Amino acid sequence: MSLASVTLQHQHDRAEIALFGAHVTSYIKDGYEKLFVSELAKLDGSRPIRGGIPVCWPWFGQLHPDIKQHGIAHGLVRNQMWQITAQIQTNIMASVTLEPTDTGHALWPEGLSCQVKVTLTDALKVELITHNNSNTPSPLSAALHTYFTVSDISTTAITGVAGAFTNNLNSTLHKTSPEPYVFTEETDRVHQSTTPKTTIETNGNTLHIVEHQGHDSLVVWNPWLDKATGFVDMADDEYQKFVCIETALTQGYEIAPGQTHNLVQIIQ
Ligand code: TA6
Repeated sequence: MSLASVTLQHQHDRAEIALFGAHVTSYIKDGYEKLFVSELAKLDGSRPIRGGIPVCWPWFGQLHPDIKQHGIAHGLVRNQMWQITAQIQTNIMASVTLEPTDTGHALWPEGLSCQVKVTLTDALKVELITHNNSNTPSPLSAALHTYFTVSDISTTAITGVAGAFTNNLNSTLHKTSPEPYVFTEETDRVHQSTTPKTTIETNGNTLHIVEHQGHDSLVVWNPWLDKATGFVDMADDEYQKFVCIETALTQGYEIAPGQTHNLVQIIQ
């Protein structure tokens, strides 16, 4: 990792966070790397890191009213340097808190501030904390856009993601989620689900347990081969090695004046 980073250690587990994007790039639990990072990921700050846990804020995807003018997907903070504002190490946990260094972008919402807090215990907790310092409500969409390692996408299934979803590929609304939830093609779905817990399994074995808090939706993504082939920062076959389950705000949330919102993902 050529980017400046901070490492958290707890017993035999370890997490690494790049200061660029406050981007968790590794979480090794019981010797197993739980986060996928592409072998072609740019680690020089030239573009967001492909993999790990991109922080999408203060908008998710294309959810900005002027997206057609500026085309900036996933907000303003995953492609800038952050700074450490707090770091704690005890014999039961390790944590680091970071904040963006550049809040001057013309599209930065007036009065909003954000922090990322990463805490390592026998799980990894990532908190995206937004505060509205203004005296008006502010639209907010966001995501912890996590790339989870899988051995083979074609033998992967997820549980706990149910109900209606929007297929981002054609903007169609579907009343029910697939059961079993398996992957056979490009998958890009926003589930209007507030389920607090999902799992990622392969051949019936649980690889990851993921808890979600503060969300109004879950995003499930795998680019499949054609889309992966188009990414300069992903090898063609790497789509087989990850699935994204994203803890998200995508349903028109507004943060009230003086309020704090916490979007939380806990990985076990
Ligand atoms: O979370 C799914 C998604 O919005 C997809 O539509 C795809 O664009 C993906 O995020 C990756 O976006 P990125 O800008 O990181 O290439």
